[in-house]
Amino acid sequence: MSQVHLHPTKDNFVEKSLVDNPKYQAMYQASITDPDRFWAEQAEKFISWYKPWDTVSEVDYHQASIKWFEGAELNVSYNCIDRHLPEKANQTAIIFEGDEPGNSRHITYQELHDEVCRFANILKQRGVKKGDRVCIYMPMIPEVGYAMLACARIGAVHSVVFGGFSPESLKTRILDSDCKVVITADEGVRGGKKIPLKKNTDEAIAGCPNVHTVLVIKHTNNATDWNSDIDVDYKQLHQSASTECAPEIMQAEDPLFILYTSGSTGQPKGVLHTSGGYILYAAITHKYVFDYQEGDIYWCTADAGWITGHSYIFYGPLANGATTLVFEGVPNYPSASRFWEVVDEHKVSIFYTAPTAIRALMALGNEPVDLTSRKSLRLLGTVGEPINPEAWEWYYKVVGGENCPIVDTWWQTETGGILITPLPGAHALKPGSASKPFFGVKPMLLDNDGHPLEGEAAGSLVMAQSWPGQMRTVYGDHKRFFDTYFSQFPGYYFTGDGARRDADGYIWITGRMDDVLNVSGHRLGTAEIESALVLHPKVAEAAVVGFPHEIKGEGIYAYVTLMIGVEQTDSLKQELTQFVAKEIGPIAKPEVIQWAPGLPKTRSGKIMRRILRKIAANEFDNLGDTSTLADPSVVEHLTKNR
Ligand code: 6R9
Repeated sequence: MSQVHLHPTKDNFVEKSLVDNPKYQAMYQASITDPDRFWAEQAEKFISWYKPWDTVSEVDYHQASIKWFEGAELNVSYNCIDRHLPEKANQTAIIFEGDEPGNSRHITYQELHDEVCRFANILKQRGVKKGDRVCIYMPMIPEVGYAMLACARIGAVHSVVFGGFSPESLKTRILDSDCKVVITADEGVRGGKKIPLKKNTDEAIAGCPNVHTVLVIKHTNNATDWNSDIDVDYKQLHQSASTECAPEIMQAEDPLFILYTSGSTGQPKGVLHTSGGYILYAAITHKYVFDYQEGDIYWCTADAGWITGHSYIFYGPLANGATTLVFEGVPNYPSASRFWEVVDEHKVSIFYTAPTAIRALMALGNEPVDLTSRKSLRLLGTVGEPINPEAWEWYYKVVGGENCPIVDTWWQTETGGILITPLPGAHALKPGSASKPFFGVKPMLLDNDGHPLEGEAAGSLVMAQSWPGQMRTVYGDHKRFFDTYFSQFPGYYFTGDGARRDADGYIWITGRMDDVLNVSGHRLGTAEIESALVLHPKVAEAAVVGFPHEIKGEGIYAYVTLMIGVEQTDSLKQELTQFVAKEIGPIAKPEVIQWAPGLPKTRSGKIMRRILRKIAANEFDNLGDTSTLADPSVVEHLTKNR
């Protein structure tokens, strides 16, 4: 482990920040001793309600029953748009920066209002009603935000599917939540490459008999197949659609969206978030964690297909009336200076990205950064995976010029918003540590028997207290919700992550404790990749593990047993890699495939992944206990052929 440096945040930052250390201490104490009172105060401050709540929270982790602000009424799109209009109609809500430099535009709050209302009216024309699920499969263009907010406006539940997922993955997600309408674009463009979203959608919905409408945003205007029974050209309806659409009055606990995420077993689960608690939590964390103040230009580089895009490109910033940048492209196109050129071009003051992007850019050296000024920056953030101290230092020194605190934010699709992070004006920074709990968050470390660990310790990271942004259920499968998060340690929410607490009470996330991989900040279940591999007719069995990867954090390592008589060739490895990309998406491609005539199993037939992880990491001397192996020669063969 590298040496720990303390980076006290710069004095000028602390002076101007929203929360200093004494204020953090006081607010944190209040949020833990009387959470209902704390959250009621924040709910009044951050959110406009049509009707107040009867109860602030009703939570029973033993039943996996979580409710916030029962009885209250609101509309999330009203909170993100309409209420800002009296003062901010002409302020930029969204800066769009296209894939090609020089293609950018500003969308004001008034324009956002008009676009979202038009979109909402078009959805209504196509029969979408409150409670209906709508799938969104889009590139990173402003319309993805309009579509999400339009759903929120009419009470429809959106399910955004990342544009990098395959037709097969899109199909399973459409079917799981029975979406009858899909919103897509003809094509996406990233780093100059076209992504055939409409074609993928056509393939997906061939297996979805209930889909009656595909609303297509023509973005590149290249020709696509067209089925006039189902396909609707968004721009044709756009002009005649009204710019007024009254927001639907929603209950605080009405669903806002479903977002699929990978777990350690089975198909991805539909994480369900509701309206009141989620929007409050997205707004308050966006404000305090990023020290958001009037005049800031805020940029989060995530994709709308992930929770970070939901909470910190659209919902949190817009609820706070901020200016948020939507970027269609990639960090290294047309050059490795792109991020910083965009920062300079739009005077970005708050910048939030993933460690994998930082490591990839760091590998290209300082020059592409040094060519730019970055003087508008005052705060940097990271999310998605642990950041190694070397990458942290580079981000801090080279990108931030030692002038910007870094917030290393730990959270999950399930948590709706950031749970563990430094507050930039309140905490000294330790490179690689997610640091301290946000208001109302009570993290604990448990040993394997579920006993709380005090002081300096390492164990399973759980939450002892609910927060408003917590997911409410797995769509259509409440038992799975309970089993996944509340059964291991009764009375606690189990995150699936391990963590360590140091002598100063700082939390260091050590990574997943289950069979979930984190590849370039993308969550993938080993089971999903294995299922894809065994679908191939030449594959008898497969076991997938992660291994340390310099840029991606974790790479995918697949052990594959072929059917008897099938030849082990390099071209078959290629074929299997492409096969996985087609089944799940390019992010799931194995980095390494190793032929395995047999897999190490216990006598009861369980694959011993612990051993496979060691072999993948090239750590042969320390394979741990191998006494339960059914056939030890299997391990010998695998280590010899690594
Ligand atoms: C927001 C998001 C969640 C998993 C989580 C953890 C890892 C996220 C992290 C981090 C260390 C951080 N993770 N942020 N690990 N430090 N700052 O990424 O959600 O895609 O659901 O992934 O990502 O392992 O459990 P999601």
